[in-house]
Amino acid sequence: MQAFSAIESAHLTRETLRSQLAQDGYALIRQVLPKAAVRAVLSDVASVLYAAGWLESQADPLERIAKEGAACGDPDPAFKRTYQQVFNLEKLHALPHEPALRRVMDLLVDEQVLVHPKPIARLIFPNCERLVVRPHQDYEFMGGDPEFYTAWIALHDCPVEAGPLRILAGSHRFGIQYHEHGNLHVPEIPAERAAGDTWVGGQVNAGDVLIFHSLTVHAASPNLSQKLRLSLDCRFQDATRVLNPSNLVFAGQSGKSWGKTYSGWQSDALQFYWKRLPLRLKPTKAELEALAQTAGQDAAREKYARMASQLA
Ligand SMILES: O=C(O)CCC(=O)C(=O)O
Repeated sequence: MQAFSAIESAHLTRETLRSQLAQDGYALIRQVLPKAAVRAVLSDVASVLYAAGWLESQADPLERIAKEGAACGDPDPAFKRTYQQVFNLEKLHALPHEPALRRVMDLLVDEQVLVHPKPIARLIFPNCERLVVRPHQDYEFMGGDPEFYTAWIALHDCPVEAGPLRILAGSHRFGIQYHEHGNLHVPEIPAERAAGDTWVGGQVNAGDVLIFHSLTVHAASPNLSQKLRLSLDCRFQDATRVLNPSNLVFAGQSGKSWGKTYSGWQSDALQFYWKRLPLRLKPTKAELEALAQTAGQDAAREKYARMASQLA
């Protein structure tokens, strides 16, 4: 695997960012986010994981040392319960809106930046092959307009043995790639079918931001350490481009809601902020309501009804 080509945030310009992304489909920008802001999120996440019994009880939770026998991941019910508590953390949602990251997004987006409101926290136990995220393109999962980007943010310094993200450089130039669905919990691109130039990777530190295009193939490296790897990935795009509403609402049956997410928050500044933007949803609310009547399967009709009911 070749090393990431990185840009120091002090040297970042619209041209360097755009040309790196156009060429390789990713840009690793060093030291964008204030370390204190990243550490505050790490601290809140580690407290939840400690209380859940995932971390070695004799060690500092910030060390993230995995407790023996605690390993779990999606879709284990125990994982989902703890994940939900992490997802509800106010600081986790605030990090993608940090002004320093916003300035980077402004360089990339032509009109107005939309930060997708559902960041994903990755809580990756070590030495557990089934929990390693396989090659995929985010467009397969998010839909909408392919002109969106993911920002991958490590919550601590993440050496290669702790399992940071790796990228298939140049893969964004090959369009939408084949994902195997089969009976996989999460669709993936079979390694031998992934098209691109070369896999790149390396250490990603707290404060760095790894940005990549929705069509860029990426995967996690295995976590071979003794510690959980904790990171956040969030998506952003030009607010004038089409957005799939599943990125705004909770389409599943779990009963998640923004009301529950926000119930412990101190501030309402980042609550429902996207409702103040004139978004172009595809499918629209009316189309979702029609699908809730006409879709072929009960589960699909129920999902569309749930989605429509959460849109204003
Ligand atoms: O962090 C991971 O393990 C996977 C992240 C990912 O797939 C993404 O950011 O889209």
